[in-house]
Amino acid sequence: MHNGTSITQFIIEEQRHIAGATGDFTSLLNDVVTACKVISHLVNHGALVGVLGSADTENVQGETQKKLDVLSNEVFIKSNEWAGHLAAMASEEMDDIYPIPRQYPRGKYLLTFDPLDGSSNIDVNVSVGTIFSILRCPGGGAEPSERDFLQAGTQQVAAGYALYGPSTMMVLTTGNGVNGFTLDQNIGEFILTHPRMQIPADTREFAINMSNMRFWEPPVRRYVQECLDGKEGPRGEDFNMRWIASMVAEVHRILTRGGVFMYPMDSKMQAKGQGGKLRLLYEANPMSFIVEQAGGGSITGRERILELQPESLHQRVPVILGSKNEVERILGYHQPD
Ligand code: AHM
Ligand code: MG
Repeated sequence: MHNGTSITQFIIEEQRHIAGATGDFTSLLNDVVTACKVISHLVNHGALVGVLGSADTENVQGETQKKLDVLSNEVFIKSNEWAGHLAAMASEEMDDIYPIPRQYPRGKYLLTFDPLDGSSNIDVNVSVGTIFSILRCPGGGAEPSERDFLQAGTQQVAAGYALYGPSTMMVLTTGNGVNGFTLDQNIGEFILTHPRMQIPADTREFAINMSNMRFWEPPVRRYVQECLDGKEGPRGEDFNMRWIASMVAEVHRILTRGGVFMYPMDSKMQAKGQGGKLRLLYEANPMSFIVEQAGGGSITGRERILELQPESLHQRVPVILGSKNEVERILGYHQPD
């Protein structure tokens, strides 16, 4: 039996320190937490509840949706649309923004999310996760538009992810450090288990999909090649590599023991007119906020992700994040001589 701090208690206590907090934000975060518990249940039960496999539909980026992608998206909407805290939502799984329907009151916040990231891992029973970000809605939120969502990541009020792994975890920042909570399935509550998470500044571990090596730009090739060269190379040390193909699991490993995660720009994506693989508003920005709050760095290669001015809802960007000293080294490799 635990007697730790529940996520609800943690959020309420944190908000008490904020002058003028109305309780709206606390309540919104609670609804997000509830949605993640429901998704955790669906992911855990998998084939038993008939949720594995493809939904035979495509999302706006032309990717085949899994049944669980679609279901998780519905869970997020149902959990978060009724309480009056949000003006609109936007998700990887919806082409357009989702203004809160007229039968509910509209609030002052915007919620963006990837309901089930890494969903190619679902059918093979490997970790997946949910990523979310909360913004304020400019103009109060009565008539939200896509433009309201196009705010730099530095404007985020909160960001977090739920990781559906051997245990379900929720990792959260409201701009005051990063805290991790583990779901106690018996009582249905997330309990604070990883207070003040910090990414070690140095690492000897990198994560990248090596099958794309021939498409990378020279700075990333150079960095990875130097890692591969190990003790005999310019770094003078051996490096380890991981690739789970699930960004949430990857970021969680980095928050726990350090490392660098890279989904860099490559010529294959460039040829398709894509700005990168990962989506800015509901993948790169929330993860960058979390990583920076834990002392790490997050860049496209050339600039800080959180300072990018978004141009469209589903915009993609290159992502390089993790242990600060390695991210700075990679940034240096991208600077012209
Ligand atoms: P998704 O949002 O369609 O699941 O794609 C994002 C995922 C990330 O979690 C992961 O880092 C990456 O795609 C893996 O890509 P790849 O299969 O090219 O290695
Ligand atoms: Mg995703």
